[in-house]
Amino acid sequence: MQQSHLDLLKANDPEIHAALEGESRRQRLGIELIPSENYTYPEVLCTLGSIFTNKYAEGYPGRRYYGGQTYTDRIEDLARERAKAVFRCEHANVQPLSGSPMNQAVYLGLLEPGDTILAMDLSHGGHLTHGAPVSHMGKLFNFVRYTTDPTDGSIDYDEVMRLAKETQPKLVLCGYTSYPRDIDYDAFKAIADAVGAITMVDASHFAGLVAGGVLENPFDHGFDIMTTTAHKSLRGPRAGLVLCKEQFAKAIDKSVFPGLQGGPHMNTVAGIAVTLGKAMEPEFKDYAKQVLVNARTMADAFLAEGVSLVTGGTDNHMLVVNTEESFGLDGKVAEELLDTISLTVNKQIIPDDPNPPLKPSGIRIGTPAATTRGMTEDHMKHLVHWMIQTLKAPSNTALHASIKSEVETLCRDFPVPGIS
Ligand code: DSN
Repeated sequence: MQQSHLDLLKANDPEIHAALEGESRRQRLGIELIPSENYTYPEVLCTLGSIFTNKYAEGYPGRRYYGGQTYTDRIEDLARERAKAVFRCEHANVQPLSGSPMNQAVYLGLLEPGDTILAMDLSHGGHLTHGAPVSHMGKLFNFVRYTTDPTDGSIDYDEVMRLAKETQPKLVLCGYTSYPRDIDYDAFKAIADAVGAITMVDASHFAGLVAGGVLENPFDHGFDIMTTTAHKSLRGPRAGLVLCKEQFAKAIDKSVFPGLQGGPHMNTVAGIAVTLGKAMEPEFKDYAKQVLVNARTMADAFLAEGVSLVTGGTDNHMLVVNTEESFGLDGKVAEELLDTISLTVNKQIIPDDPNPPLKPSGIRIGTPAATTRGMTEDHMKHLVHWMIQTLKAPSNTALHASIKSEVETLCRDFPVPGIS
C-alpha cells in the first residue's frame, strides 16, 4: 500500500486507519493457523487497491455491456488463460465474487431447483453451500448428505455409492472445509458414473496444493467441474473460480453472469491473474511441498504427545484436533486460549459432535499461512509445543504471557509479505 494513501486515510478517517494499523500489528506479531487463511502477495494487495476498482465490466472479454474495456479484457483473458494452464482444464470463469456464489453458480447453471445433489454433511467437513439446511441452497435443492465413517473419520466410499444408487443424484460433490485426508477421485467418478451424475469438487482449501503438484488434480481423473476460492492455499485475493470441461462452459458463464451476478470486481480479477502467474513459478511447487511437510510435522508432534486428531493425522494442509478428548476443553475455550499466545485457530465441529457449533469439541489448524512466512519443520514443532503447554495449563496466565513473547520473537524473524 502506498504510504501517501495511508497518510490520506490517517488524516481523513483516523478510526479506520487505527483499525488497519491494529490488524497489521496482529498479523505481524501473531501466526495465522486457520487452514483457510493465508498472507497474500504484495503484488495482489497492489491490484486490490488499484484503479481497476473504478471500472464496471459486465459481460465477458470482447462482449461487454460498457465501453472502455481494453485493459479489463486484457487482465480477464490473462486470468482465464493462466487458470486453464495451472489446473489443466478446458474452461475457466474467474468472475465469482467469492466461494459461496461460485458454488451457487454451478448448481443454478447445471441443475433445476429440486434436483438431488450428493454432498458431505457440514458437520463432517462439508461447507455451508454443500447443502446445509440453513443455507438457501439447502432449501432450493434436494441435498443428500453423506457422513464420514464413525470408526476412523474417513470417507466410506461404499456407503457413498450405496447412497448414490438409492437417491440418484444429478451431481456428486466432493471437496471439504474440514477433512484432513486426500480424496479418491476415481472412486467418486465411479460413483457418479454409476448414476449418470456430474462430478464436482470444491477444491477451495487445497487448490494451491493441486496447483503446486503435491495433491492429485481432479481433471486428471476425468472430473467435470472444479470450484475453488483464490485466497486459501493459492494465496490470492478473496474470490472464486469455476473451472470446467468445455461442454459446461456456456452454462457456467451464463449462470455467473447474468444469472447470479452483475459487474465483476476487476481489481480482484487482476489479483487472480497475478496469483495464477505466481502459481506457475517453480517456487510455488516448493511452497506447496512445504505446506504438506509442515502439516505432517505438526500432526506427528501432536500424536507423539497423545493428542487426538480426527482421522488420526493428515494428508493435506490441515489438522482437526479433538480438544475435548485431549485436554478436556471445548473448541471455543481452546481457540480463545490460543489467541492469548497470538496463535490464531478456529473452533471446529468434529464428526458426530455432541456439542453445539459455537462450543464444539475441536479446533482446526492449518499450515498455508505460516509456510508463506517461511516457517519450516522446527518452527512447527515449537508451535505444537506452545499450543500443548497452553491447553494443558488453561489458568496459567504467566505461562501464556511468556509463550506469547516467544511467539512474537519468532514472528519478528518471519515478516508477513506486504507488511513492512
Ligand atoms: N469459511 C471457509 C473455511 O474456513 O473453511 C470455507 O469457506
